[in-house]
Formats: sequence, structure tokens, C-alpha cells
Amino acid sequence: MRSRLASRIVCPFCGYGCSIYINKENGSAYGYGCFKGSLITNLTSPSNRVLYPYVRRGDIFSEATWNSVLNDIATELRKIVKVYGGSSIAFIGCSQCSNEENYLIQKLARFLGSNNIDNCARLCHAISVDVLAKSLGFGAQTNPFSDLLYSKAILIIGYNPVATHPPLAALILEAKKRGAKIIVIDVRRSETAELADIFIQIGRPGEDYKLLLCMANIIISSGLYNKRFVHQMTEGFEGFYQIAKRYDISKCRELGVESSLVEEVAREFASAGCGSILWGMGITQHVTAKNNVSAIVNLALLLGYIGRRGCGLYPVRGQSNVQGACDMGALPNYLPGYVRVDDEYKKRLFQDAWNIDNIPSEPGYTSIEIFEKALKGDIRALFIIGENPVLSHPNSTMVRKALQNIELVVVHEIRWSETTQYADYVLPVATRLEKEGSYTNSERRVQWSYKILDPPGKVLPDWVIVEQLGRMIGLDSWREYGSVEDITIEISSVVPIYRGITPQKLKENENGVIWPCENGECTSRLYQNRFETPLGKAIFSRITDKEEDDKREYLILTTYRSSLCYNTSLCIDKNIDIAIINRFDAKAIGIDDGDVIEIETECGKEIFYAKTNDKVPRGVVAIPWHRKANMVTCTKRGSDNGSYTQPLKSIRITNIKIVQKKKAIK
Ligand SMILES: Nc1nc2c(c(=O)[nH]1)N[C@H]1C(S)=C(S)[C@@H](COP(=O)(O)OP(=O)(O)OC[C@H]3O[C@@H](n4cnc5c(=O)[nH]c(N)nc54)[C@H](O)[C@@H]3O)O[C@H]1N2
Ligand SMILES: Nc1nc2c(c(=O)[nH]1)N[C@H]1C(S)=C(S)[C@@H](COP(=O)(O)OP(=O)(O)OC[C@H]3O[C@@H](n4cnc5c(=O)[nH]c(N)nc54)[C@H](O)[C@@H]3O)O[C@H]1N2
Ligand SMILES: [Mo]
Repeated sequence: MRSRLASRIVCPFCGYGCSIYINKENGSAYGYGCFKGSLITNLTSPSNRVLYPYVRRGDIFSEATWNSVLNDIATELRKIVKVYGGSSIAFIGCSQCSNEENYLIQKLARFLGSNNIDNCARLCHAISVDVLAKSLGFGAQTNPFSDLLYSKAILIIGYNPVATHPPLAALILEAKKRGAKIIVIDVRRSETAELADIFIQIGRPGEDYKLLLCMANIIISSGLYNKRFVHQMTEGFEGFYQIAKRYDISKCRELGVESSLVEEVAREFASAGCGSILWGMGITQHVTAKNNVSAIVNLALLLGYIGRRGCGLYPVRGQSNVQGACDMGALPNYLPGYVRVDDEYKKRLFQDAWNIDNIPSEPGYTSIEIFEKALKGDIRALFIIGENPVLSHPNSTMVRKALQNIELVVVHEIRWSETTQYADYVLPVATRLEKEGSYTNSERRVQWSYKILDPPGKVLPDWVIVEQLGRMIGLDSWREYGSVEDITIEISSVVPIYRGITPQKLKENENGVIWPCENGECTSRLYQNRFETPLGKAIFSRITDKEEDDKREYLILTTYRSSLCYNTSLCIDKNIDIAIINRFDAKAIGIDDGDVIEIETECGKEIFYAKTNDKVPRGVVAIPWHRKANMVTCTKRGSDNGSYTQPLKSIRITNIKIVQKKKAIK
């Protein structure tokens, strides 16, 4: 058993948190849940692996020693802090790194007096974290995955687990066999739509909240809502009702959905008695993200579908440790354990533990704002740890310009990426197989991942680099750690939700330990008796709907994931540069299947191969995002109190034209 455990890593690819067992003798892997896991060695030995620390001189990268590189970075940082202050320094944390590494990265940011720390959740489920934290108490999935087997109805909206979380899709299929009704809402006829008992194809990307409000309206007006739960366990119902009332069934027809279908789904879901809602990027990656997530949470509150087996909310997390990166405070508005930076009392507990007094009370910049501020010269140093923003952030052209405008760009990477090109220093880091630490999956399950291989070249784990850098900068009271486990122990003593989650406990439990843990009791299902809000009640989240007089007589671009690619770093899909267009729209423009077309938006243009069919409704164009999407996306202020959201889906197409007919392509 010991040797089996010691060969276990947590799969680095998604937030489901599978274990992969590696045979140390021949490097083969088993236990993975999908094709991504089977490609684990592509991650560990890419042909373009960074093996040594590099420094840029002009346009050329030269190898250097760790000592000189870290010394030079530390000297530059000290200078920048002295002249421009800590808030001119920013960090993008690493949702593929361990809890210990993210804890240390945000700790370094805060020691430098900066809250400018964020992670890829910003492009992903950050809005779900915020809405859930405000309405219910914790910014996290409420129930374990296995609870889905007890759901009578499962609503999957803007989410395609068959492609993106295959082991979870298998569980959903099992629930279906046991009688659960599967309802899927997507703009595209996705792989998951094929599993559905009822599929709703929404015609207007970014407007799902309107559909959900129509459903809420039907549920309230026909008395199908859970009056007792709403009365005893929630606040703010009346405000929600006022908004929902305005969404009669005719509003849904504007979304291209048959009223009878909305009515059927509303009644099926409400009368199931116990239902779960799963959502993904089709909900969160729009300027309307806050309304979308709020409408989902409010629907669950309306029906009392929270706090019971089979009744839960699942914003299923994307990257393997994005939950942990958020838990560890790699966020501009939260310290570890979701302590708000303006909560002076709780902040003092961290400052006392770390022996510092300079954490600002103002939230820092989000990763999107970091690039915008950099463009204006307000960010002087940026650490990018395990992200590839040149491909993954909205408006790639703007990101590149911003990177060129920053004095000191340090990128920690496994491989040479599109982003390392813009670095002043590229630091070679260990892969998941070459380091140990803890990782938290979407269920809040913290699991230990073991070191299997020694790192090649001069490669170091991210945590060692960050720790050494803190020492070289000469930060007073910066702590050195003998091992990763020393950091885990510090986390288990200073982060309330991780209290008691020690390395020993993690190693003793092959299935990990779920937070929150109090007095040895760990809670896998949240909110069974009370919500973690001041009054113990859940709060209906506010929806701000502006009457839009927008007929949308233009095409909207949306994006999705290929089952054969992982974000920007792994892809075996040969059809990655396609754009799916409804056959009638294509015909109207004169586009045939296979033509080379150019799609233009306010922020850029890019070339794709047209694929014409009925998978998308009229008015919508869908592309896999992994390579080219962000050449045409923009950043835009959302309707939610002015904070930036990230329209990585639903972008207005300003022009679409044929570049070359298929017949002419050799
Ligand atoms: N194979 C694979 N698996 C992955 C990843 C990967 O890159 N590849 N990435 C991981 C990460 S980081 C994440 S966050 C998860 C994401 O997992 P998902 O959330 O499943 O990701 P997407 O495919 O981007 O979006 C989900 C669906 O939203 C639909 N959609 C687009 N616009 C709208 C809309 O306006 N309304 C509705 N209702 N639907 C819409 C798309 O057609 C798509 O089917 O996957 C993780 N797993
Ligand atoms: N248009 C559009 N844009 C999108 C999306 C979309 O649906 N549409 N999806 C968004 C979403 S949900 C996400 S999560 C982001 C993902 O965007 P990114 O996080 O930028 O994407 P990845 O390709 O996962 O890049 C992570 C990088 O980290 C490196 N890496 C892996 N492990 C480690 C490690 O342990 N340490 C270090 N230092 N580096 C490591 C990898 O080599 C890789 O280059 O993209 C977002 N962008
Ligand atoms: Mo993600």
C-alpha cells in the first residue's frame, strides 16, 4: 500500500481531482480518468522544456546561474518598490501549482505591500466564487460529486462535462440510469446535449439569466417554489420576485426558445423534489456573468435545492488546483481562507502570524486590470507563474503591448510558451511529477501528490524559487522552510478553513481530506443546518437587468473547449482552427463548408476554416478557443458594479468575409 501511495500524483489537468499512479521503473501511468491524464508524459517531457534559468539580453535569451538570476531580480524589485511602492508589483498565481506554492506566492506579494495577485480563476469561475461567497458563505461547490447519484433532476447549463470533465460525465450518466432527468442548456449542440432528456438550445449567448428568470417566474406563479425554505432560510426573496415577475414567457421567445419547452423544464426541475445545478464557462465568461450566476443560485434557493444529498450547486472547477489557489488567497480581494483584505480584525491575525503590517486594505488589481494598468505604466514588475496570458487572456494584442511596457517580467514555466517570449527572465520549474504538495479539487477535497522523478537540468519547484527570492530581497521576517511540509503545517495553523489539514493527515487518507474541518469533523456537504452568513440565512443575489433595446442584427462569436486539447498547452485536435456557422447564415453570406474565412471584431481579426451545420443556432458562430480566440476578444466592463469581467464568450462580430474558397485550397 505504501509503495502504491508513494507513486500517486493528483492529475494536473482538471478540477475533478483523479489520482494517477506512475510506475517508477518504466514511467507508465494508470488510474487516470480520461484521455488528458493518459497524456501525462507529454506534460513532463515536452520537446520545448525550459531546463535552465534564462535572462534576456536584447532579443536573445542567455543561460545564467540561479544565484545571479535571483540576485538580479531581487535587486530590481527592491529598486521598484523603493521608487514606485509595492502596488506597482503584480503576480499571477498558479492554478496548476500546489496549495503550498500559491500560499507562498501570495505571501510574497503581501510582504511586498501588494494585493495585486490573481490566478486563472479570473478568466473562469471567479464570479461564481464571489456570488456563492456572498449568498451562501463559501465560494465553493456545495456538495460532493457522488451526491449527484441521488439527484432526481440535473440541470447542466453552459457546461460540457462530456468533453471537459469526462469522469463526472460518467457519474451523470449513472445518475440518469437511476432515474435522474438530465436537462442541458447550451448555445451549441454539445457532446453533453446528446445525454440530455431535454435539451434547450439558447439562441443568444450571454443571456441565460433571462431564461432562468422565465423559469423562476413560472415556478413562483404556479406555486411550485419551496415556501417554507424561502421563508425560514433565506433573505431577499421579494427583490428577486420583483425582477422575475418581469420575465414572462414571451421574453424567452426572444432568446429563440419555445415557451412550451421552458415551461416543461421549469415544472420538471421544480417538481423533482431534489435537484442539482452544474454550470461552466458558458455562464461565467460574459459581461453578464454576475446576473447569470446569481440567477442560478437564486433558482436553487427558490426550490430549497441546497444542503441535502442530491441537492447541490456545482460550479465545477477547471484547472487542477484553481480551488486551492483561491483558498490560499491568490486573489486581489481575499487573503487565505477568503478573509477580505478590508476585514481589519481578521487581517491582523495574518499580519501577526507573518510579522508584517503593510497589507493594503484596498483590493488589488484583477489579472485583467493588471494588463490594463501595465499599458498605462502603472505596473513596473510582473511575475507570471504558470499562466500563458498571451493566448488565454482577452485581447491578445493588448496583452502583448502591456507586457512590452513592463520593466521587469518574470515567467516561471515548464516549457517555452507564447508568453515566455515577452519575459526578461524565464525560470525553469518542476512538473507535477517532480515535486510534492497538496492540491484541492472542486469538491474541496485536499489531496497529497507525491514526487516521482528528479527534475532535469537546473529545474526547481516553484515554491523553492519563491522562497529563495523572498530571502534574496531581504524581507524582514520572511521565513525559510526546510520542506514543502513545513508550509503545509503553517497553512494548517493560520488558515481557518484548512485547520488541522496536516501533511500526516493527508498522507494517511488516500482519498484526501475535505475542508472545512473543525474539531476533527470534515464537512463534505455544506449548509445542512445553516448558511455561513451573519444571520445564518442564504441571501438572494441581486440581478441588475437593464432593458436593452438590442435586436442583435449581427453575428455573435462564442467559444468552447475541444475534448482533445487542454487549454493552451496540450492539443492533439487537428480541427482546432474551425469556426462553426449555422448553415443558413453561411448561405446568406455565401460561405461554404471548408472555406477560409476572416472574422473581425472591435479588437482584432483572425483566420478560420468555416464549418457549416446546425450545431449552432442562427446568429451564432462558435470556435474552439485554444489557439486563436483571443486575437478577437476584448475586455469590457460588466454590469456588476463596475468590476471587470471577461467576455471570452459572446463577442460581437463586426465583419466576416471569405478569404479563400475551399475549391481553391490545394
Ligand atoms: N478537454 C478539456 N478539458 C478541460 C479543459 C480543456 O481545455 N480541455 N479546461 C479545463 C478548464 S480550465 C475549465 S474552466 C473547464 C471548463 O469546462 P466547460 O465549462 O465545459 O468549458 P467550455 O467548453 O468552454 O464551455 C462550456 C459550454 O458552454 C457553451 N456556451 C458558450 N456560450 C454559451 C452561452 O452563452 N450560454 C450557454 N448556455 N452555453 C454557452 C459552449 O458551447 C460549451 O459547450 O474545463 C476543464 N477541462
Ligand atoms: N476566449 C477564451 N479564452 C479563455 C477561455 C475560453 O473559454 N475562451 N478559457 C479561460 C479559462 S477557463 C482558463 S482556466 C484560462 C487558462 O489559461 P492558462 O492558465 O493561461 O492556460 P494553460 O494552457 O493551462 O497555461 C498554463 C501554463 O502553465 C504551465 N504550467 C503547468 N504546470 C505548471 C507548474 O506547476 N508551474 C508553473 N510555473 N507552470 C506550470 C503550462 O506549461 C502552461 O504554459 O484560459 C481562459 N481563456
Ligand atoms: Mo478554467
